[in-house]
Amino acid sequence: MDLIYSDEHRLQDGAAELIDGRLQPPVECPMRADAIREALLTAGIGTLREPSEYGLGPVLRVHDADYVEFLSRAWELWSASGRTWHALPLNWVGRGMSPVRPESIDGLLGYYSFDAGTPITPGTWRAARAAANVALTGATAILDGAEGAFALCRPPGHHAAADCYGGYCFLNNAAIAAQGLRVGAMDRVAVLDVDYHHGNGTQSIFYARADVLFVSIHADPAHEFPYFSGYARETGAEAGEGCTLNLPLAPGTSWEGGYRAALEAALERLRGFAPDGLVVSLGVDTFEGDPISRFRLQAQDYPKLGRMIRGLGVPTLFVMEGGYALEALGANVAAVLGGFLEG
Ligand code: FKS
Ligand code: ZN
Repeated sequence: MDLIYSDEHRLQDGAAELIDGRLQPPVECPMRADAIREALLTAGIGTLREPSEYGLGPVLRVHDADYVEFLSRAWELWSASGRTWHALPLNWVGRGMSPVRPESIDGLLGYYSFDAGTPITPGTWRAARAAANVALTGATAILDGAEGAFALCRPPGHHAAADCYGGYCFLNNAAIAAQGLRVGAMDRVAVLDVDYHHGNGTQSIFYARADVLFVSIHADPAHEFPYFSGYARETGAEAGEGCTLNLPLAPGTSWEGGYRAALEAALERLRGFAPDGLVVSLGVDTFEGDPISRFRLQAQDYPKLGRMIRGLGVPTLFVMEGGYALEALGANVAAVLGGFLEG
């Protein structure tokens, strides 16, 4: 299968994220993509391909124009304000305040974000655009008849909403790809998000739509980031009522201790929807050795995940999201794709 990859991911290389009350080296770092690429090539999973350039059209079908304009100019505005270091937001709108769009860059950073873990650097916009092109190239492979493809996106995307960044995400690669499949003549598209963290951005983008089903298995937001999205009671709105399914699991969940059953429930819902195409937001931060997460999936569980997804018999684009155990990250991704190919 096609493995789509761009070296431009390296342009997102933050100096620090605010985590656990301290500035620390970002876990979302360039070595992640290098580790995944190497492991996939070693495992003989597929052939490496460069992305094509799709321009901003497909990005603007998912993201608001003012947000895209902000992202494209944020570094320029930040550095014009005299700062030579990376930009992190420091304030957000609180209850009882005015949710207006401020004018200064410091205000805009807070207006368009939801966390302080996502640095904007000189290369952020180019890296984020490249990741969207990687996802769109994968969507094109699926539209051209491939049964599977892998988009090695970095920075990740599933936390980015139509007008909001955070959780290491700027442009929602999976949503841009899913919308690309819709525009490319698939009537019904599903997104299955198996990252440890809830894909709040993807959910919100498709929340009121009946043509894109969003199903997610993730750590219970009562205990885990992003805290304010991903509850089971969130089931969609308006035309999209019933087209969102959240399956939150307790921290500590293992494959047999709840994960497999949740995946079966997710697959059953997906079967009922009968999509023409599937986008999998693939995070392997569900791994027991992940440094920021608390599920207990083991290496041998990842081929089963891939095989069960293949069992749907739907053309599938895997879009890379999280996973931070650098020594096991590549092998776990290769295991999912290997299981899919065998399945
Ligand atoms: C841990 C704090 C963690 C941010 C977590 C972001 C997770 C990002 C991700 C993505 F796929 F987007 F990369 N704060 N105490 O893994 O969901
Ligand atoms: Zn995650």
